[in-house]
Parts: sequence; C-alpha cells; structure tokens
Amino acid sequence: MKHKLLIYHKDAKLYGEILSKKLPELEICSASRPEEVLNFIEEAEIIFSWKIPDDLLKRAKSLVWFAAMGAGNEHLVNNPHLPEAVIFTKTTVYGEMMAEYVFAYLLYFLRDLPKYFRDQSKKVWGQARPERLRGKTMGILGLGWIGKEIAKRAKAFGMHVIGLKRNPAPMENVDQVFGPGDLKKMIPLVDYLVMVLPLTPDTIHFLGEEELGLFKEGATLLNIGRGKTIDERALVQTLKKGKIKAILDVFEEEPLPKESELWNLENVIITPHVSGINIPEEICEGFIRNYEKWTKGKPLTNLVDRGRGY
Ligand code: OXD
Repeated sequence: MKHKLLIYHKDAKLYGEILSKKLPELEICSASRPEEVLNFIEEAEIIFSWKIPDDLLKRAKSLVWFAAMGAGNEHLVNNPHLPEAVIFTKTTVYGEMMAEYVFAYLLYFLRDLPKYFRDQSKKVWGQARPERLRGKTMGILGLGWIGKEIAKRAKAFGMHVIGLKRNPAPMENVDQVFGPGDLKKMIPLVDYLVMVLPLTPDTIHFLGEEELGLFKEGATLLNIGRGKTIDERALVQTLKKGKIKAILDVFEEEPLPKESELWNLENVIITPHVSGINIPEEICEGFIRNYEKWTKGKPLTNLVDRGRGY
C-alpha cells in the first residue's frame, strides 16, 4: 500500500510535481484550499505544509508525521490537534539565504550604492570613500542554524563576531558567546545586531525600551527572525530619536499595517518577510532525506523540540 502524503500550501502543485517525480511510491494530494482535501485528510499519514487550518488538522486522524515547511513553527508547537505522538519536523534550509539578505543590505549602505545609483542617473562621477565591514562588530541574537551561517560569512569579511545563545558555549566563527543574562552587556558592543530568534514565551519583546536604548550611536539593528521579539512601539520611539538604523523583515503584525509609523521613518528599511523565501526544490530535498529515514524506521532530523518551542 502506498503511503499517503498531503501537501497543503499555496504552491502545493509545484511541490507535488517535484515530490511525485522523486518519490513515485507516494500517493500525493496537493491542495491549496480546504475543499480539495476533504476526501484525503482522514487518511493522510504525512502532512507537508506551512500553515494548515485547524479544521483540517483536527480531521487528520491517520497523521504520523507533520513536516513543516517553515523554520519557526510557533503557531503549531502547542496546537492540540498536533499531539505529541505525531512526529513534527521543521525545515532548515533558509540559513544561507537569510545570510545573503543580511550582507546584501550591509554592503548596499557601506559601499554607498544608493549614492552611485543617484549619481549615475545624473551622469555624475563622484568617488566616495567606502566604509569597511572588516573590524566592525556583528552581534547575532540566536546562534542556531541560521545564526551560524551569518557568523561564518561575517568572519569571512573580517568582522568581530559576538553572539547570544540560550546555552552559551564556544562556537566556530564566533569570538564571544554570551548567555541571555548578558544581553545588556552585549548590545553596546555591536555595530550591527542581527536578530534571528525563534518566537517563544522567553523571546517575546526580548528587546524592549531599555535594551533599545543601549545601542551605540550609528548602530544598525536587523530583525529577520520574528517581529514580536522586539517591542515595536518602543522601537518606533527609539528610531525616531535617530541614533540607530533598522533593517526590518519581520513585524509584530504582518503585513505591516499601513498606519504603522515605521513606514515613514527615514532610518528604516522595510522588506515584506522575504529574507528566507521558500524555494520548493530546496525544501523538498530536506523532506526527501527525512522521508527516506522515515520509511526505514530511522530517527528523523530537524525535529521540532516542543518543550523549547522551536
Ligand atoms: C519561517 C518563516 O519559515 O519565517 O519560519 O518563513
């Protein structure tokens, strides 16, 4: 008998095409709307999805493995329709892409690209002396598999890299690892602070008014993890003072409401949650590796730790 996989996603057909070629032994239902799964959901043994409505999840009576397409799955961790007995995995392919996002923006400003774009449009030949990444201090909040990719590239650029981790221990490419209790010591040291924290009860508003006040003049805050890890009201107030800049890919509410003051601040760059975009081929590779383990009864990788919340 074929194992039954439900792919539930707006691009489900695309994922379905990739997986049906690589895993022809699976019976696959690729759906992007609830009505498309009604005849399948109760028999689905595996669900491969990012967000699936509770009404569907609770009907998945044969479910043994929920393979999340997302990295942060806070919306599912305590979901009563996803009981402990169901294997729960996440997707960990986004690190390189998110690191590319970070350095795209850092270099864009450091190498004065906006000035050269403006100059070119006016046929102006005006050389400016660039700043260097070398020697600058990058702080990374969250040294998991995404933070590690950022640290590796920061080191390659000659930066001094410091980071904060739940359980601090020496790490490759990180010059100093702090624990959560050292946050206030760490913030004044950084030129750039990159936040890649998962959202858990411990990380909500991890940066509040007090912490935001500790940055050195001219520092840049980048949040590519979860919006709720920063108190956005306090962030707006801090940014209005003009002491720091922010590059924000995630927000307390998404899409960022039109009335948010963040849109109007000149020291803020806003992107719409795109630092780690889904590339179906890459996401499917991880699924296939785990599927092969699953069929052999071997332990899966990238398990979500429900206790920790990610
Ligand atoms: C994720 C995301 O996968 O933010 O966690 O897209």
